[in-house]
Amino acid sequence: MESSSVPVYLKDENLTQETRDLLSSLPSEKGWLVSQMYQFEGIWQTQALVQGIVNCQKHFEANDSDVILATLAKSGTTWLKALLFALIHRHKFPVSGKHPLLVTNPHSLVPYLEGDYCSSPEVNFAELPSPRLMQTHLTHHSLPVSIKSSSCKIIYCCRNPKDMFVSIWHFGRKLAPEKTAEYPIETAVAAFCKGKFIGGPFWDHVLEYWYESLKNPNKVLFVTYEELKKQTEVEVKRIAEFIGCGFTAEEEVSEIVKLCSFESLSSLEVNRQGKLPNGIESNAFFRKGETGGWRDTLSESLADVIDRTTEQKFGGSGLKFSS
Ligand code: PAP
Repeated sequence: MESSSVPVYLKDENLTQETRDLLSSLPSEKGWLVSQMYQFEGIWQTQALVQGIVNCQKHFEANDSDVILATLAKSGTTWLKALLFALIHRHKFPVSGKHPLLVTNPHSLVPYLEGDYCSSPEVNFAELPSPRLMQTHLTHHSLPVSIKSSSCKIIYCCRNPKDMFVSIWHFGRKLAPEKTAEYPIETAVAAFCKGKFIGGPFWDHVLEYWYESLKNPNKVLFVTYEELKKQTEVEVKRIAEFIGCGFTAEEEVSEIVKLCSFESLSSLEVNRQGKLPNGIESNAFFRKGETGGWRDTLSESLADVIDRTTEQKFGGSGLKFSS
């Protein structure tokens, strides 16, 4: 990757001596797409993300009215960012008007908590419209204490692991074709199943939020990409209720659903051209936007490897993926 296009969470600048000392005590391995990854609080991270997480855990103060979107990468983050922003601010920004989503990539409207904390311990979210909406890839156990102790709401979205893996695979190849060329898909699947990718293991991440949502349904709402695809309006209404901005009988949910659809967002100039401030091309977040699309990329035997791991890890949890 050219250094200008490297997002801050992949760079190793801004590391404090404290973080350097911490990193030297953590298990570390050569990773896919990153030269080295570190296992911090059970999850594989880049050096910069470890710095971002430490800063965020120390300094982030949640408000009771905050809404936190939690995901693993490639599980519906961009879509949910758009939907939540449009939902929460629908009276301020009616869909019929000059909506911010028509001219701004969803990632620029909803900040990435630990990502923003990578470069500085001082992050100011004060300019965010209220209620504040922020996103994280952190596991539940690594969230800043104030997120758990306040009354803020957490929406967790997960996705079928085969589709999620395939989405990351293509994302990696687009961002760093020369690095991924040396990394066969068989090796990537094996690493994924061992949890060895940035943000992994998949199953631990998902199960933590799943059990939290069962234990504390007013605090954590569990959503899947597949259900959101299948019955978008029903799911969007459920999310709106959960965050306290339910729809009245007269209000239309379909306009928000349409504005945030893959077809609509991916065809906008702002999401087709140019780069985000972090250096990633805006169109890298819009590929196919389908469920079951893994069939184009994974052989049956590789799909089987992921399925067997999923069965083993999710056994007894009540969690299943349809496609
Ligand atoms: P991130 O965590 O890095 O931000 P994220 O948005 O979760 O990524 O994942 C991108 C996936 O969501 C892509 O899936 P694909 O590779 O299987 O195609 C992308 O196409 C899909 N996506 C983006 N926007 C939407 C949307 N509005 N509706 C449905 N899927 C979407």
